Amino acid sequence: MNQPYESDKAERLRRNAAALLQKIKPDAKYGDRVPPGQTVTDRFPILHEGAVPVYDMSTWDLRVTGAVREERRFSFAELEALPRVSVMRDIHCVTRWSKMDTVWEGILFRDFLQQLGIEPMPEAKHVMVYGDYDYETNVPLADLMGDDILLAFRFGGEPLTDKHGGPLRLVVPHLYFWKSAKWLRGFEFMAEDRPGFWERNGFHNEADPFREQRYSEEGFELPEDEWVHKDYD
Ligand SMILES: Nc1nc2c(c(=O)[nH]1)N[C@H]1C(S)=C(S)[C@@H](COP(=O)(O)O)O[C@H]1N2
Ligand SMILES: [Mo]
Repeated sequence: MNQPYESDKAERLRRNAAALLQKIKPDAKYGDRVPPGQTVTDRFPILHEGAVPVYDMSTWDLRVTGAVREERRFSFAELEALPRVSVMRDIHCVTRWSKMDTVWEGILFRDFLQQLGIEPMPEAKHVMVYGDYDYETNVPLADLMGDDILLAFRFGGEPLTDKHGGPLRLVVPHLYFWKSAKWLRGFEFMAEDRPGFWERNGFHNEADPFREQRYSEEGFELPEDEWVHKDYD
């Protein structure tokens, strides 16, 4: 039997529930791909300290130092000649935005080592990643050896824009995005771990988004909507 009042009410409830779900769980369609405390955005916020570097690519170099068989220096042309792969991954920023299915193209970190004959010493367990200007972030060497760790030249099928770290940035998608150094300039292999810039300034040493390893200090918090006010594209 049709009961107009009841079915109207049911319909209204269904609509409300859908609207409510939209409001409180906009990321429901991605399920457990979204780490706790993150909001999915289609924007690509631009976050960094200091100025966007301007380069003369004829003098630009990438340095490999520390606990390696031989310290080395590579030109941009040498890196451009290496084989590339493309990966699609979700990225997660500690300021609480996540961007799903981002596509990056570049050199796999482990191919970079292998192709150029870079041999970390057996005691090298950590890497300090250097980016301009004066940016550094520490990552365990084992974390860089995965099949989605890139020295990236391209994002979304286009050359990386200068604001997003072009011409070359690191992409470490399984850690909070501050570990993905823009304007990449070097890797220092280290026997002992050492904290990088943000790691010395309140951010967590490990930075696993699924364990919400955001901050190392009690009471250190960023405003939840901080990223909304940033530049983006
Ligand atoms: N060289 C450099 N790399 C950097 C930063 C920086 O300040 N300098 N900021 C980091 C932080 S905190 C984030 S969240 C990401 C932001 O990358 P995006 O601007 O492409 O979103 O870059 C990381 N890499
Ligand atoms: Mo960040």
